[in-house]
Amino acid sequence: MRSKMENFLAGGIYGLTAAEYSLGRSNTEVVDLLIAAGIKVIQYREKYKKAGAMFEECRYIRERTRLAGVTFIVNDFVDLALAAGADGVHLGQEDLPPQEVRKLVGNDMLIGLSTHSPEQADAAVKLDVDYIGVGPIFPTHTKTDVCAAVGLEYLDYVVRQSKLPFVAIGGIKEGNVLSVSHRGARMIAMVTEIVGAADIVSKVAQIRRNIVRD
Ligand code: 3NM
Repeated sequence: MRSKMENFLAGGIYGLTAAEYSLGRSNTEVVDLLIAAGIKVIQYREKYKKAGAMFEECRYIRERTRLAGVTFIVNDFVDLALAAGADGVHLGQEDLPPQEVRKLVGNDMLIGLSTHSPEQADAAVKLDVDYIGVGPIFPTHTKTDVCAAVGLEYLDYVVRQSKLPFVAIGGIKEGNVLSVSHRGARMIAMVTEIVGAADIVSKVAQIRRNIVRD
């Protein structure tokens, strides 16, 4: 458990796939570029493909992330995460309850949970999760089922109160990432800003220059 979590606790950029925003590149191509950019936690997020196609992609990603020492997390699909041998699974508020997922995946797999309010962040402490997502910090069109931005105030709350590791997400760009890292977010997730960049490796390097490191 610890080694999978170390990449998260080290802080930095949390990468996600999003084929529809990837300028025609496949999820696997994008993951290779995220790895080349030095990203250490990657979430496979895919909403549209059939299970068999997702499994093939995840099998490839598992191999590449294993070789690169990257923590590999699958969004939503517990069965896919298990079948692919992923390091973790990321859940939304309306997915299977984390305690039930824990029974399925055991103690060796990380469980992440998206949260969108102080109440949800507080509740997560009593659930069997390893980290929480905090967002959307800014308006985003990438996630259709969560729309209104919760703003930097919610991030401030989590920075002050949370007993769990967390990743800030939602509408974060090269131009506003400083405000997020400056407020104490050590792990920062970006979807479109990174997968939609013509040169992903340069984009990540540029974003890194804008992040406060302690
Ligand atoms: N989760 P972008 S917001 C996947 O608030 C996701 O939990 C969110 O995409 C949450 O970086 C979001 O393109 C989409 O705004 C983030």
